[in-house]
Amino acid sequence: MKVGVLDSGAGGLSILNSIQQKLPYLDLVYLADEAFAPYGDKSIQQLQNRLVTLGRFFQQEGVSAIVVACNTATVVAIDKLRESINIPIIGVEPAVKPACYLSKERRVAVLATPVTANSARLKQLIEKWQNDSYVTVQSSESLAYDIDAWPDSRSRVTATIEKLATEMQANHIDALVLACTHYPLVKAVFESVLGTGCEIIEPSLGVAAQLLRRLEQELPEPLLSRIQSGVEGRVELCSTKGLVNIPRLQAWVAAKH
Ligand code: DGN
Repeated sequence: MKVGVLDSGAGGLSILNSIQQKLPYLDLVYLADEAFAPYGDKSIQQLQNRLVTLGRFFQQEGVSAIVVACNTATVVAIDKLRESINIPIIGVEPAVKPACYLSKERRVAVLATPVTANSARLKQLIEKWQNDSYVTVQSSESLAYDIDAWPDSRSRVTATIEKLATEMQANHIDALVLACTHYPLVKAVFESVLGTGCEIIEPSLGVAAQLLRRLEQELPEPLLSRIQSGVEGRVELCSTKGLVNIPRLQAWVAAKH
């Protein structure tokens, strides 16, 4: 049984990695939509249309479920995808809830793309979970795109994170939500800039657990027993920019983030 995983670029590989750990017997098709990247500066309408188009690609691939491994696409477009395809569709949302529980000082920062940062969904999540926590939202136009160009972009990525961290430190935050799936790929840079006093929260294991729950709820028994059959699944990497980018994605996978 196949599951499709998508993102604008390499970011969703942080989620793919956790799905492989939790569900090693699934066949996975990873689609990096690099021809349309970055998602963070697109309009809601553009992202909704794009997601429906990518959904059709996955239908042709015969997937049984889709993981939208991208906060930006999830918060503004996942409902449209669900309206257009009748299979389980799992998204990834900013992990505001665990951050508010984990922050000892009750000071949380959410870092996301501009689309996610300005979304109604993020506002709802903050209102729902912040209680007495102080939650700030920061965004970066360039960070996800620069991470796609890693390691050539290492110095740009580090400089951007250092700049963002200045504001976090001025706000005395002790929990940071990485609300873009690209950011966990450079978690080590966040850790070295922010130091040990800041909890860094990313959602990939939660998404893998949610995928397993949905598959258990919605798939017929024969399909489920196949994914538990003990035969290791295959991972296929695709990019809307063509084969030239596949070795780059393979390098990210090999790096095991
Ligand atoms: N990885 C995407 C996310 O989680 O929002 C960001 C995509 C982008 O292209 N900026």
